[in-house]
Amino acid sequence: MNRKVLVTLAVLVVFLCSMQVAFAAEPSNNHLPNVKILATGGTIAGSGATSTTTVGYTAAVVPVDALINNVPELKKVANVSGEQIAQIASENMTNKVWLKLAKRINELLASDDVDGIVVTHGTDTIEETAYFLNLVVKSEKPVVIVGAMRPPTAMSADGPMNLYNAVVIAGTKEARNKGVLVCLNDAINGAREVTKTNTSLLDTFRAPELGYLGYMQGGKAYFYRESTRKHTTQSEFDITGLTDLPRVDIVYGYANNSRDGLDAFVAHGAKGIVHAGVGDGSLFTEVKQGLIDARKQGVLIVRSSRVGNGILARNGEANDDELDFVASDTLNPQKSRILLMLALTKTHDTKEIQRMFWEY
Ligand code: DAS
Repeated sequence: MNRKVLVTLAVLVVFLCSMQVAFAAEPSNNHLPNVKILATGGTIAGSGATSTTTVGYTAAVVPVDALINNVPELKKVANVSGEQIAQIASENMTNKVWLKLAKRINELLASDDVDGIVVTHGTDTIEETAYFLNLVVKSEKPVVIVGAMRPPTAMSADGPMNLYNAVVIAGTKEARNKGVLVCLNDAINGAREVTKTNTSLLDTFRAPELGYLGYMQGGKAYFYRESTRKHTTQSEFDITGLTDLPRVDIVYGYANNSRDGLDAFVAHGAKGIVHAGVGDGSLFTEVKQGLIDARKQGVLIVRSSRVGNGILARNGEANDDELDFVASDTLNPQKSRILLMLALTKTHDTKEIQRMFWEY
């Protein structure tokens, strides 16, 4: 290779190295908290055809660095950096992404260089991911999950302010040891009780009867409540060695029901079934027999309710002692499923699993 080419290559290498230095991450400010943003996709990273497109847009297209650059105010409240864990609409959330996300969170929070985590996420399953992380994150540091109901391309998009609020909370000492938090529309919810209550409104995330944990106002977090149930560092669940989670399916209760769906889940290898019963978890007679037969095959059965609020009474609408079923307490079906999946990584003992539903 002749001398001229070698010199050109050397100049190019020097130039690229100097650019690398120039574009190096913003110098961190020692007075600000270090917050890592882990992106998974969703509407907050979506794109619509026009500024009035709030349905029928494409979710999960904007990369994490663009989300951060779109909110320059972030660097006034924290030293932020991002990682792309996944780029999916959250209706497609999987155990694989959950385990990758949880393991990365635990790895980052074990470092003194990270003060808090923000997870950007689709709103459709945000409550499930939040509760899963609430049970497996091994740190008291804040973990805040955030989404948006409008894509960034829409007029009055909610994502940028939601992201700003989440980063503020992730750097707030008072947010420590409150379990995983979900913050959209200035409302701070706890992972155990938060649920999506409206298909499209900006204030869709609520804990309908047990209420918010606090609010964001003027860029500051205000807390008024905290959960009485075990979470994060108090949790007995450990996903370190896991590469998947036991299969648990949900059977929905309704008039004129049948056991066909339940039988299909069992035939496909479900290790647990959550029954989303009518009322206080009542069972259609044919479905009840299907659950009894499934229990005899070693499938764990949890009775929950499609109603969404209130205590599912053990031995109320069914004799759980006699049938060897578990009562879900106040967990809705989709969260009961998550607790049962994790419980089955530890035990198949019904009494132990019932204890877990009364403690988490
Ligand atoms: N499909 C929705 C999801 O990704 C879009 C959203 O609301 O974030 O959950």
